[in-house]
Amino acid sequence: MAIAPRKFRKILIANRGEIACRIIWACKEMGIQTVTVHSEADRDSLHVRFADQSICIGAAPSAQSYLNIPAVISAAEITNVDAIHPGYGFLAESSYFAEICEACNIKFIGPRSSVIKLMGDKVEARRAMKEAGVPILPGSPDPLETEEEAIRLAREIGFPVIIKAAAGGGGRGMRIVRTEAELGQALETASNEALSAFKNGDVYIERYVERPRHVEIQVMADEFGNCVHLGERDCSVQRRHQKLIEEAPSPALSRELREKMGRVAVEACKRVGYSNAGTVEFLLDEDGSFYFMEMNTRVQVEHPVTEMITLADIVRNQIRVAEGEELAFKQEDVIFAGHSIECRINAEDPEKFTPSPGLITACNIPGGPGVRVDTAIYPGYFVPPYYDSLIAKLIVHARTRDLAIARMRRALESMVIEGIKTTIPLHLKIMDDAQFQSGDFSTKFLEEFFERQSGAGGVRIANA
Ligand code: MV4
Repeated sequence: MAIAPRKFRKILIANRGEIACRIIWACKEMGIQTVTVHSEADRDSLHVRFADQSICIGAAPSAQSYLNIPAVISAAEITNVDAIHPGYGFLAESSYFAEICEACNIKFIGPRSSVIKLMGDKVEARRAMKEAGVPILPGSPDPLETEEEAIRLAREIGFPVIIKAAAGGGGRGMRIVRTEAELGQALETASNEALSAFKNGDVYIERYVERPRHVEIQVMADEFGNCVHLGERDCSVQRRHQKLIEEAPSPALSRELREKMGRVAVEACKRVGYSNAGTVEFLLDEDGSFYFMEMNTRVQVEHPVTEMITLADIVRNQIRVAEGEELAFKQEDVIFAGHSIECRINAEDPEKFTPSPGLITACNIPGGPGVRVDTAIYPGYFVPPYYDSLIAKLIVHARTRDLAIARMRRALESMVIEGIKTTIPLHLKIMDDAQFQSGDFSTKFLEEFFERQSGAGGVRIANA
């Protein structure tokens, strides 16, 4: 007999922007009251406007507000919430914050703090995955101790190799090493970078995969050991480890490969006692082999493409399993229908990728069949310079990939944001790119796309 599930009456959302709104929408549909926290710069934000209560927790810089754990916990205590949803970024993957919530008897909507901690250490995560039978790239079983050890391992693995920070993730603190001569220097630089960025200089080494695709599996687990996967997302269109476009399904996966990656991800989650929503990130090699990269223990920016093709509500499920409910569906109940693409609309110069904060003087949000926009902007909204530049996610769903691309084009054309620069024009060009349309590309796509653009531009100018 299962323990009677605790039902949440009220949830605090420890985030801002579109994801805070996304969580509010889920709570409203579930009859759960919402409390948001906000910085002094976010008084006029939609996550403040649409929550039942909102508390100002500090000055504009996130270190003084959204990352201020005592302030967030105080807001939670004062408003008497049952749980905290951290969204993504900020405190979402802080095992320390999750631990504090556990100690204060406030449910952290995510996995246990010990599991967040395990996955935050990339060396330990690699070990845990290996033990669970997940394929990993040949590399160091422990943090590197000496240069001699690194040389020995690199010879064994074969060049090129990559040095990564144990406390890193998301591509920060990595060094590709192509020859033995570069190894010592790379080790030194990587370790120093890791030390200053994460206060932990531990690094490890792995075989470097030259032209991989980034394919990640969405998993959902309850607190009784049940776990299912919701298929994959392909996030190969990135620039400097910032994703620009995500899609589901991946144009590179067969049904067999999807089921195999899904099985492997689910097995790994069961083995580490994972609960709530999570993402197992893989590198997919050109020959169809895949390797564990890291596990993200939060809801991700790109979760909507999975929601579109499976009809699952990931945020609702996060809340339900955190309440102590059993997963409401089994693997065989998961459906996959059609194709979904997400374009991240950032307040940035689309050529230089420099931030473009400021006043949105006017805007038009597209709609129509198969179009979803997750955003917290409105006409007259001021995009503050203090936070991430993501201001909207434009998501489309259609029967096929070709139809989804056509739908995205049409939606992008009617998406108007005046007063600031955005990545909309870049997305339009990518939708028109033959390589993107073919579906056959790697994580080097964007780099090669810009080379094609300047090359073609040069020819055009030369012929003019
Ligand atoms: C790699 C790799 C090639 N070989 N590891 C970047 C983010 C982090 N999660 C892992 N990353 C990579 N790890 C090995 N052994 C290439 C990348 C990588 C990458 C991965 C996914 C998406 C975009 C990327 C862009 C550059 C490098």
